[in-house]
Amino acid sequence: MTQRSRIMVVDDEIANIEMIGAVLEEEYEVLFARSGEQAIELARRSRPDLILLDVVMPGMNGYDTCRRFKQDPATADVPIIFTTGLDGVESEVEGLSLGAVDYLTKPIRPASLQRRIDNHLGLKQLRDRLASLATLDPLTGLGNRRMLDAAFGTDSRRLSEAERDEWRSIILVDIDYFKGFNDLYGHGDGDICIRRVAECLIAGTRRDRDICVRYGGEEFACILHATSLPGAIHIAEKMRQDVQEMMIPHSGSEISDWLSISVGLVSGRVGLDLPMTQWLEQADQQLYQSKHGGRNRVTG
Ligand code: GH3
Ligand code: MG
Ligand code: MG
Ligand code: MG
Repeated sequence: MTQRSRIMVVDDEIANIEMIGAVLEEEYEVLFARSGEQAIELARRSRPDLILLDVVMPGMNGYDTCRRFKQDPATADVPIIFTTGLDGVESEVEGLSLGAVDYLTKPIRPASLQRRIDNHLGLKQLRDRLASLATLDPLTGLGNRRMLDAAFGTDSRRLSEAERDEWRSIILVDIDYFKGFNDLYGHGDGDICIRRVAECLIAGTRRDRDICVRYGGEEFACILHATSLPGAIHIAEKMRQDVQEMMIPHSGSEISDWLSISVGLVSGRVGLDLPMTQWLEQADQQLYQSKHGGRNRVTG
C-alpha cells in the first residue's frame, strides 16, 4: 500500500477543522493546528506534504505563518493552500504573493478542495523528483557536481561561531589506469567498477552530513564534516584498502594486479571561507602527488 499523504489543517475554529477533517480523513492522514504558532511547531516535527492555512486567527495570522514556513528550509517547499473567509481580491493576491499555491474562500466546496489538493501533491512530487534527478548521478546513485556545489553553497548563509570553527576535509579519488581497464575489459565492466568504487566510498564516510559525489568520469569527491587531516587520512586510507581488497583483476595496471585508486585530500576550517574551486584545486594537487608518486596511495 502506498503511504498516505499527510495534510496539516490550520484553523482557529473547531467547526472548520471538523468539517475539513471529515472531508479529508478518508484519503489522507490529517493533522490539526489551532494557531499559527502551533502550526509551525507541528510542521517541524511532522513534515506535512501540504498545508491548508486559515488567514484570520488570533495571535499570528495566516500570512505571517506562511512567511515563517517559507523562511524555514524544513518547510519552505511544502505547498500551502489558504482556506479563508477573506474573499477580497487584495487578500487573495497577498496570499498568493507570499508563495501559496492556491487560495480558496469559505464556504469550502469539499470536492473541489480534494481535487486541488491532489493536483498540488502531484506537482510537488514531480518537483521533488526533478530536484533529485538534477543532483544525482544515475550510474552510481551518488550525488553529482551540482550536489557538491550545493553543499558548498550552504557556506554562504551566516555560520555560527562553532560552525566556522569546525574542520572539514575534501577527498578526491581517481581510479588508476582506468583507460587501460576499459580497453581490456570493455566499457560495461568499467561501469561496474565505477559502481563498486562508489560503494567503497559510501561505506567509508561515516556521518549523515558527509557527502560523496561522482565528480567526473572515474573521479569522485567526498566532503567530510567535523574531520581534520589525521581523521581524513585514516578514512581515505581505508577507502583505498577497500578498493584493493575487492581484488578486481586489472591486467592493464602498471602497478598492481588489482584495481586501485589514488587519493588526494585537504583539510581546513570551514570559516576560512575559501571558495570551492580552491579546496578542489588543492586536493587535486595532492591527488597529482599520489599519481606521480606511484599511484594506489593517499596524499594529504
Ligand atoms: P590515471 O591512473 O593517470 O588516472 O590513468 P587513467 O587511464 O585512469 O586516466 P585518464 O583520465 O586518462 O582516463 C580516464 C578514463 O576513464 C577514460 C575513460 O575511458 C574512462 N571513463 C570515464 N568515464 C567513464 C564511464 O562512465 N564509464 C567507463 N566505463 N569508463 C569511463
Ligand atoms: Mg479563522
Ligand atoms: Mg581521471
Ligand atoms: Mg584515472
